[in-house]
Amino acid sequence: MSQNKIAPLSAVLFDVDGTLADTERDGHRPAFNAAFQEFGLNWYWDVELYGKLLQITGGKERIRFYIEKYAPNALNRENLSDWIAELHKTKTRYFLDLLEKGNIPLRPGIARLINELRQQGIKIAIATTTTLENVTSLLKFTLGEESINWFDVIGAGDIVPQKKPAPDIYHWVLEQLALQPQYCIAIEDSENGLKSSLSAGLKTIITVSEYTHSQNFHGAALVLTDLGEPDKQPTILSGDASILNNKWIDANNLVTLMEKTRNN
Ligand code: XBP
Ligand code: MG
Repeated sequence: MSQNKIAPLSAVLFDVDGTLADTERDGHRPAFNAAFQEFGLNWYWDVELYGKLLQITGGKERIRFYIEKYAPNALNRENLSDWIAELHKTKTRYFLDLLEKGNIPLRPGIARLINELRQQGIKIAIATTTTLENVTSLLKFTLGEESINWFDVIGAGDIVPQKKPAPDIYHWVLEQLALQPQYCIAIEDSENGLKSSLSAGLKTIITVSEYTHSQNFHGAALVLTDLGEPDKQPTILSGDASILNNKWIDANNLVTLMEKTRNN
């Protein structure tokens, strides 16, 4: 792959949940609920409540937030952090089962764009809040086992102290890539993700998801319904559509975006 630092675009950094795949409503949410049941808890996160809980990124952090707000009795548990970690491990097991069943496909344009970037020698990386096994399993069950090696860096979960909206995970990935942010683009789906990528100095494209479409994406280079495919074009919700040579997002559009904004 190209090491040329003066190329306009050296790497694309993908978020996972909501960006690579719609994992939240029918993936993480039922996995949390199954874990609560296994632990004998009468907690149930319905679709609406889960939307509110998504303001907190990270599964363990989300459980703790829920306890503080909706189930304060659990605060009296001994070794609360360890108990949350066990509950979360159980949730991960259920989530991995769902991935293995092939229930969670990639979003439109993701597989195509990844292939185009690889063909053009542009690096690809992951910057996510979710647990590493969730990422590697999603890749394995959608793009195939070998796809894990296509990514130059996978930054996930607890590898950094502060999850999104903090920029830590993007800083970590950029450091591992040994690249400056001005040569990279982030693809995100949420306001928390955008805050994180912008704070790390990354130009960011947003593909909105079910839970995030009405969030504030001020500062994003482009906001679209999805990356799109030649036969299923996305709707552009905001930003400079003139970067699109095509009506969908392909690797050439991303290079054009970098060139245009560099010349401004
Ligand atoms: C995604 C998340 C994740 C998942 C759950 O945020 O917040 O926590 O909901 O994953 P983003 P874990 O897309 O902004 O990275 O339970 O494995 O933490
Ligand atoms: Mg996301």
